[in-house]
Formats: sequence, C-alpha cells, structure tokens
Amino acid sequence: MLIERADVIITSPGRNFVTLKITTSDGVVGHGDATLNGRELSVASYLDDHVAPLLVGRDAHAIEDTWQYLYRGGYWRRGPVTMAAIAAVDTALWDIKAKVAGLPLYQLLGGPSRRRCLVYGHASGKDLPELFDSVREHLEAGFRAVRVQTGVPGLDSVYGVASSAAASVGEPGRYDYEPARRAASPAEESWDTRAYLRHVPSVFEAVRGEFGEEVALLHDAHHRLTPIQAAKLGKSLEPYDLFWLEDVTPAENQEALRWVRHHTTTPLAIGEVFNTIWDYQHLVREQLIDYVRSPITHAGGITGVRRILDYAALYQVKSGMHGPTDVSPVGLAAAVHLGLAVHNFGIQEYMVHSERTREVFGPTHEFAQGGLRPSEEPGLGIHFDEELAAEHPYEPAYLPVNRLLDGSVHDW
Ligand code: GCO
Ligand code: MG
Repeated sequence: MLIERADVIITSPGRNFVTLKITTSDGVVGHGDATLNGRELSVASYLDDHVAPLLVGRDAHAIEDTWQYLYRGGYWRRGPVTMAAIAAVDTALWDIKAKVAGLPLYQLLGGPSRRRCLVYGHASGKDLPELFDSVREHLEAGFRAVRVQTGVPGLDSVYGVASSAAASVGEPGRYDYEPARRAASPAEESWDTRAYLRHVPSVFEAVRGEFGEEVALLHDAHHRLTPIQAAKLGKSLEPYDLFWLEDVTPAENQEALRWVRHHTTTPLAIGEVFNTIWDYQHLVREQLIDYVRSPITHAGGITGVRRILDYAALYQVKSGMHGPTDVSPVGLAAAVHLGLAVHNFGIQEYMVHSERTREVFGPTHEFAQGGLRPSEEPGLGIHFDEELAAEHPYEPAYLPVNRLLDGSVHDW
C-alpha cells in the first residue's frame, strides 16, 4: 500500500486549521492535524512544498521509518513548524493503518487502559460572579475538572478570560474565549505580575468556598513569572489543592522549575510549546514536573508523544495533553485514542470546538461522565467534509502580545 497523494487543506470555520490528507494507492484516506496557531501558513508550506513530494510512492505502513526519515533525514531537527508537519504525517498514517486493520486507533496502540479520558474545561470570568457562572455551567454540562482564569483588578483584559460582553447570555460556553483574534496583526494586552499574584489566591479561596473540595481545579500562568514568583504562587495556592499549576515560567529554561519545585507541593504541568522529548530531558529525569503538556499536533504526532509519555512514565509523570480550540478535532481525536491506551494518562484538556468546526471535521468521540471516549469506528473516527471546509477560507488571526505597564514586551 503506497502513498499516492498528500494534500494540505486550510479551512477557517470560525478559526484557522491546517489538515493533511493522505490517500493511498488502495484509496484509503487518513487525516492529520498541522495547525500552529498564528503561524498556520508556514506549516502548510513546509508540508506542501517540502514534505508532500517526498511522501508520494512511500510505503504507507512504514510509520516509524517515515517519522525517522522526516526527522533525522531533514537535517534541521525540532522546532514547532517541523514537528507540526511531522505530526500531521504521522497521525494520518496511523489513521490509515487503523482503517486498514478495521480497528479504532486505540486498539493498535495497546487497547484500552481505562474506560474514558478525564477532561478539564475552561472556566473564566472577568470577576467572581462571572467566573462562578462559568464554573457552574461546566459542572452542569458534566465536567469534573475545570481550569480557572479570571480578570485581575486594574488590568483591562487578561488572556484566557472571556469578555462576557462579546457573548450573549444563555449561550453555552459564553465565558469561553478564543485564543487567536482575527486581524492583520496581534492585539496587545497589558500585564502586572504583582497585581496578579495578589489576586489569584483569593479567587481560588472563593471558588473552593462556593463549589467544595471535590471538583478538580487547574490554573494556567502562561509562562509569565520568574522562578521565585512562581514558587510564591505555588505556595500560596497550596491550601486550595490544585490538580495542577501550568506553565509558571518561560519554558526554555528547564532549570527554572528546580527552584519552583523546591518551594511548593502544588503539582506542576508544562510543555504545550515543547515539541520533542529533549525539551523534557531534565524536567522529567529530575522529577521537577508532574504532567507533560505536549499535544500530538505539535510534538511529532502519536509516535513523538508516545515516546515522551513512555519516558515520563519511568518517573511517575503523567500526560496532560494540550487541547485548546487551536488543536483541531483531528488532533483531539488522536489525543483521546492515545490517552485511552497509555498507562500514565493524567487528564486531557478539552475546550469544546464551535459547532461550525465540528460540522467541518465530523468528530465522533463522545463526552460523558466528565470524560471523552474515542470513536469505535476504524481509524481516528473523523468525517472531514472537504466541500464545507472550502466554504471557510483562511483569515489572518493572531495570539495577543503581552506588555508590562511600562510598555516593554513580556512573556506569556
Ligand atoms: C492552554 C493555552 C492556550 C494557548 C493557545 C496557544 O493551556 O490551552 O495556554 O490558550 O495559549 O492554545 O495557541
Ligand atoms: Mg496553557
């Protein structure tokens, strides 16, 4: 079974997605997600101009060899663009292999290790009443774990917090946000770390007071803190028993987490911007973190992430794969198949895609009892509607840029 074609499809049903479609000589089709938020066209070009021509004529079953061919053979290793492109090829080939076997993908990855994958949703609000509404909506919808983000007094807007004015009351998910905004250039937001550090513990105290001890609570600091600020935050949140505290420091410096770890018992998660196992080398071996965050879409596909998770398992570190709306339903489906199969699954991020997005991708995984279960159809369980996809052309959209109050660019 040879690869006959590899086509890149860019579609924007509410937000931009890049999908790779591989077709074999026997007419079997597989899909992979290559969406890199705000840099979509560079991955599309990498695939179209440099990878697709190399795939034609290759053995569609040789997944590991194709991974190594694109990773080692490309000479320029790693990086988000390269690893998103490899991820799309890898995922599409696993989809094909599972379809040919007539099995849902998780069966090829070792079969089920659990009944479903626990997920967390995104609750947010600019103030406590809005945040409480959002947490309540999530719990009523069946979530058992929620990420909690709020506005900070004195700051106009904070990334990860929906502006309630933009959504109509009564619409599910009205306190949800979209990571990228459609515009020719990124929006700019301002940030004050001291105000944030003063405010966040009081938010978790209030949420625990209102919703009790059982619900799992998570928080994302978006790489904005220094190690000592992060240590202080972790310590101040200990009474509220977080499931995890995410991305406390910029991710390039693995040693920063050593400082944080020495000061707090709040569990730590990091890695949504990592793209290979090497980014976790010290973090995992020194047991500086509890959860690895790389999604299949950005870290070399199922092959790349499974390798990271096997390494992590040696040190009791679990999965917490990135799953915002900018990971497409194809990437999410792959995550749920892998999550069901691996032993060291922890939790899956699940920011529900818009209805328009779901119409284009036709995912068939199922949410119930606070968790996702993969489709039982052969392959990933995706029904991609190309005609509908073509009705939604690409539109530039960017993540915001973050500045401190003095105007200098800050991490986020
Ligand atoms: C998360 C995030 C996202 C990212 C976004 C980047 O934890 O889901 O941090 O909001 O910022 O996906 O593209
Ligand atoms: Mg995050």
